[in-house]
Amino acid sequence: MLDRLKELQAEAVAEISKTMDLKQLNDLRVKYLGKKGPIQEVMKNMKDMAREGRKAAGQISNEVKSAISDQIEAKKVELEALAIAEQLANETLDVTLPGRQQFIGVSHPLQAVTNELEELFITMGYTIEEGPEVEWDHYNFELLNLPKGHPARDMQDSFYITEESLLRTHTSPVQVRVLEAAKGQGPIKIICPGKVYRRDDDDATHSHQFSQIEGLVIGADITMADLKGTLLELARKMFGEDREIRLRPSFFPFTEPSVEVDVTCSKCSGSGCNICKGTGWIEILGAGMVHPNVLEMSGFDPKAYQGFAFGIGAERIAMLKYGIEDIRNFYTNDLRFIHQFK
Ligand code: FA5
Repeated sequence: MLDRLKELQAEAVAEISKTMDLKQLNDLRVKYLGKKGPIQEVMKNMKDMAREGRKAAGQISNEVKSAISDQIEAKKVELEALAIAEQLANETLDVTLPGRQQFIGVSHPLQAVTNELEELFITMGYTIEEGPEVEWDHYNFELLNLPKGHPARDMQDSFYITEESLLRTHTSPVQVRVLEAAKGQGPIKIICPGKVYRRDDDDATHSHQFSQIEGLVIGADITMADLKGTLLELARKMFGEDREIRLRPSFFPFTEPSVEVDVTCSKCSGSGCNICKGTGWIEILGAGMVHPNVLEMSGFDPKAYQGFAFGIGAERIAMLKYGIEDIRNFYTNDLRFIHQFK
């Protein structure tokens, strides 16, 4: 029996020293030291032995079990240390490697100018409104004092979708929608930025799709002086003190009187070049006092309320501000162009 115990110890030690896996090691613990293990089996035969022999056999079996157990513990420490070393090796960081470059985008210059204009008007107490790009003829023209067949419709060559709907040619229909929603009750102070579409031939300063920012202010005592003050504030904030602006009498069926506002050309500063077509000026917006017919058609009493409206060409503002010579640069998605405005 004692020989058998020594044999089992040798077997266990051989198996333990060969294993390289913590789970297998645990299986070996169960196999040799568990209640159904071979050592326990051998011990069962002790009951037939004489008292002295039983005592000695018990002592030896305990020694064998504790030797196996010590062996398992030592192996466990060794395997755990190996596992940690392997994990550390896998997680090693090479701090000398160059970092990954982060690509940081920039605002498109047109978006930057739109944001700047929005902020300017918000500080002046305006709120922002939006309207649909596919618009009814009714809002785009008729309620703006441009009935069907009116010759001034030719000022804005249009992309019609059906007889009654089109891609809006300006942001002015939003004025009418806001007036209608107010149900004859002022005051109103809004801007509306958005895309507009015209069948214009593309050149350095014209595009078939461009952006406008509409403004509308309605109150009991709004005058042309308020409009002029607002436009001067706009020009001063966007272009600085050294730029000149001029207001030219103009015509829009939805404003009376009407003006067009020009700013000195960014390239030639007024002497005349290809950008400004030799005039020294670039037109940036149209404006005027809201026509009484427009107020009336949208449910406002023109005797109680009056106001002004304007429509800014956002590209023209961005071109002047950044000295961009061709409007088509805004739409080509050339990152080299966009990244100049970091
Ligand atoms: C209008 O669109 C009027 N709705 C503006 C207005 C609003 C007047 C409220 C009175 C009251 P106009 O067609 O002039 O007006 O266009 C306004 C601005 O849009 C122009 O001053 C110009 O800066 C810009 N613009 C016009 N056509 C183009 C184009 N094809 N490409 C780029 N910008 C353009």
